[in-house]
Amino acid sequence: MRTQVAIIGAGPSGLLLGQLLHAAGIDNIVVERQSGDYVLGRIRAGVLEQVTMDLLAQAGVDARAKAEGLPHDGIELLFKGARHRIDMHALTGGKRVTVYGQTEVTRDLMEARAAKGLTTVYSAANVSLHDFDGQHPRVRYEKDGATHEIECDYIAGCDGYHGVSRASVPPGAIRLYEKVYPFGWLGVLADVPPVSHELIYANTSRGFALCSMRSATRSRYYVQVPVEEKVERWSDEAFWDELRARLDPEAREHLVTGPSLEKSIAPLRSFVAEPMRFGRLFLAGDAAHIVPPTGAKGLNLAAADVGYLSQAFIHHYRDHSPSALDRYSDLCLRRVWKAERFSWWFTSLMHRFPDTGEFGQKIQEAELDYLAHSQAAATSLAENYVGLPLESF
Ligand code: RFL
Ligand code: PHB
Repeated sequence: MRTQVAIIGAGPSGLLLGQLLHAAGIDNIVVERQSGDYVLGRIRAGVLEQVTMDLLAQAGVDARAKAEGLPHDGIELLFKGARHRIDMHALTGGKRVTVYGQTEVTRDLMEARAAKGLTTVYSAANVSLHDFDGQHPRVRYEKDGATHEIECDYIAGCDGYHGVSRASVPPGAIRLYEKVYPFGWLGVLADVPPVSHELIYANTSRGFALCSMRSATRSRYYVQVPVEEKVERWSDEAFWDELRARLDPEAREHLVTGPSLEKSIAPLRSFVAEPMRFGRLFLAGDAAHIVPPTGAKGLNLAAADVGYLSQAFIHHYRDHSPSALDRYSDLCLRRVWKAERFSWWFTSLMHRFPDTGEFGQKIQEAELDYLAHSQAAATSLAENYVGLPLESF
């Protein structure tokens, strides 16, 4: 097989890149380790920035996100038992986010890809990358007992944190920055109406909690748990009790509980790999960087990366100008590090850390108070939460 761009991974970054390239007439093949059903079964992010919505529109896959997504103009911060609204819409000159699940984004992208008859190889085993430091890169994989090879011009490594793409780069050519947090998020998805029409981020003496949603009838809730916690130890009832204990009296009263559709623990990590390009291999999304989910940035960063990458390929193939490909890594990393900073900061502000001490606790409280009462501080939060603009090449 031969293609222009071989894309490793059929998560949101790989599938969105495939659609953006196809819309620009650039041929691509997606190779995914898991089955399509497995990919769709992963419950992850829920908040889309306008930049992400715009990229979905550019790819021609925004119809359902626009029709069914919930526009959100603000978020609520809960601390010391009271809620304070951050009016993102007013503070950012009219920007907002859209609540629409990653699962649905992935489903829309998969369906659009299938409708166009584009090649996606699911359940590909032992995917390996070859010769991306030369002129003729290749991707090899095994399927149905046979070995297959794709010849391509470029490889896009969109295969997540545990993927093969970053791992294929010689260790001397890559620099890794990492911070691991001493807690994780226990998340529950349930078919119950959300406790409030906006997201509530709660800092409480029992730890962080987040009230989010997927629709008017489906809620997504999280509570901070120690990093070594096991999901098997949490019955639905124990989860609802713990969440309730972290809410304000009004939310406690309105909370509707029900059987969980999904329950899992996600560890929290900050991670960046630099650079994001090695010869003819480009990394995008979680393959290159991870943020703790507090700022709702993971999926949005992945979308922004492939927005840049598709533009760079368009400059290269259509305008015969290779310089955009040379600028890809630097341009991405500038925005990535700002999202890393924001996600680290919001995580530090909202969680209980085992070793904070009394001084650290007082500083956290002062910062929350400052946010609730200073327009300048709230504007900074709002500007980052709705997403920083993309630069142009
Ligand atoms: P993905 O979604 O991980 O997709 C990568 C795809 O590559 C495949 N793959 C391979 N394919 C071929 N060969 C190999 N050797 C391969 N190795 C892996 C995988 O099967 C997969 O299909 O990365 P992508 O596309 O860059 O998208 C990034 C987002 O998924 C991610 O940033 C967010 O979901 C992060 N994240 C969250 N972000 C938020 O904004 N809010 C959240 O609430 C939130 N929750 C989460 C999350 C990430 C989690 N992870 C990574 C475990 C919860 C979890 C549990
Ligand atoms: C979610 O709905 O899963 C979600 C929302 C906001 C976050 C993280 C996760 O910051």
